Amino acid sequence: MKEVVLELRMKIDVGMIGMPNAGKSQLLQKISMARPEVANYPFTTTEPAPGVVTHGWKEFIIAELPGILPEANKSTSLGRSFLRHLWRARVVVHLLDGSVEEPTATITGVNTEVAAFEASFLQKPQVIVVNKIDLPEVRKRIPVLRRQLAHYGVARHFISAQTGEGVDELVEYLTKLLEETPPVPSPLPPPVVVPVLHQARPAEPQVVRDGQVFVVLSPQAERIVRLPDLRRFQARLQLRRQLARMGVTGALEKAGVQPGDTVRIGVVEMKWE
Ligand SMILES: Nc1nc2c(ncn2[C@@H]2O[C@H](COP(=O)(O)OP(=O)(O)OP(=O)(O)O)[C@@H](O)[C@H]2O)c(=O)[nH]1
Ligand SMILES: [Mg+2]
Repeated sequence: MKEVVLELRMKIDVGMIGMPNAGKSQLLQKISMARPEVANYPFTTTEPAPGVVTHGWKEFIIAELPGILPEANKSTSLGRSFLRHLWRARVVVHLLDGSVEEPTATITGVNTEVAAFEASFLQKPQVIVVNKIDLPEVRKRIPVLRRQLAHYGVARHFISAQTGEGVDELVEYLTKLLEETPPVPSPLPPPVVVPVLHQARPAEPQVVRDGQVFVVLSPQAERIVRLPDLRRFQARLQLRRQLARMGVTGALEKAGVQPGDTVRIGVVEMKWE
């Protein structure tokens, strides 16, 4: 007898991700008829909440996904299974709370959690949206944030989900972007029938030498290092943790890597620290 799990994936055009309390529900309320609860505490939304957004004659479906905490304990009852709804999303909105101490500090962390679920989700066009600009201290920060966000190479928007400032421009931008973004091909990878008893493990990472350079052969690791912002210490730390989890660090150590050596993973070269 074979046990199978059937996954239900919502048909959505835009997936909205971000830290808890960023204002995702507030934005969804502003741009659609959906009425998810808005509250000043984290994890108010525990199920994906979809809403239909209309712009002129066009419309699209946006869904708020529950808040994502970087490096959160995966054994919490929430888990990350809600991320499967991103399969069908063509565009990802990454909402930042402009009022927290360092609004951009969690971008890579949240993206890493998404990539840990499915690396190809990071290849979807991502729009970074800074929320809560109605607060004077957030408004003051806009020029600095604009500069900080420039090196992510993605579109940036500054809005107040509460007052609606910047929201029409965002909806217009998303409508245009969706027109340019092809639908996710069907049949959808991976197959919806997942055998439970024999879960395939990803292939062990291999390390080969190219002169002085240690070359890592691991499609999974190659996808992960394409994450933005490897210049930041925190991002590199997160990457190291992931490489360790995938067995890449072990394979490199077995191959004799030392701090200061050059390691190549896919198109990215780095000094081993
Ligand atoms: N000043 C201000 N506050 C906002 C804005 N948007 C949301 N908030 C407040 O931020 C808090 C969180 O808003 P939610 O919309 O519930 O946030 P969320 O991202 O859906 O949170 P979770 O579902 O818990 O992950 C609430 O107290 C909102 O009133 C905004 O544009 N300006
Ligand atoms: Mg919410």
